[in-house]
Amino acid sequence: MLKLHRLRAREPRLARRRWLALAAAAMGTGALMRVDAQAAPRVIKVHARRFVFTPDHIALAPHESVIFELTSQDTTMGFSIPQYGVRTDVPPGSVVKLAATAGDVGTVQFLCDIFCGSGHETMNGVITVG
Ligand SMILES: [Cu+2]
Repeated sequence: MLKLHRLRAREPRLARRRWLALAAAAMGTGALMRVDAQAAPRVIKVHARRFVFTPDHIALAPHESVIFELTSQDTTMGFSIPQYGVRTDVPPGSVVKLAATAGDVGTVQFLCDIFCGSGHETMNGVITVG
């Protein structure tokens, strides 16, 4: 009887140890997932056509690293964020990736920097960082 009693008393401790091990494993997984989320920049798709970017308002977190996935519908466009020092050509029929990192809180402009017709001058958008 005494032996059996000891075994029973040990069980909850073992179960608790197992639970702690599972909890630790789960926390480890969570930490890994957070690291992955930080490592993989957010992808933001932007579509261009004469003389509009869609979307033309983009919200970023301060110092957030992102990848713009750019497409053009009708002609070769430029996608430029002068304040962040990045730009690329966007020919129709391809997906162009452009990495960028947001700055401090504020607003910056992006624009088409390749003449694409009458209306090109107004082809722009705003990035809100906050
Ligand atoms: Cu243009």
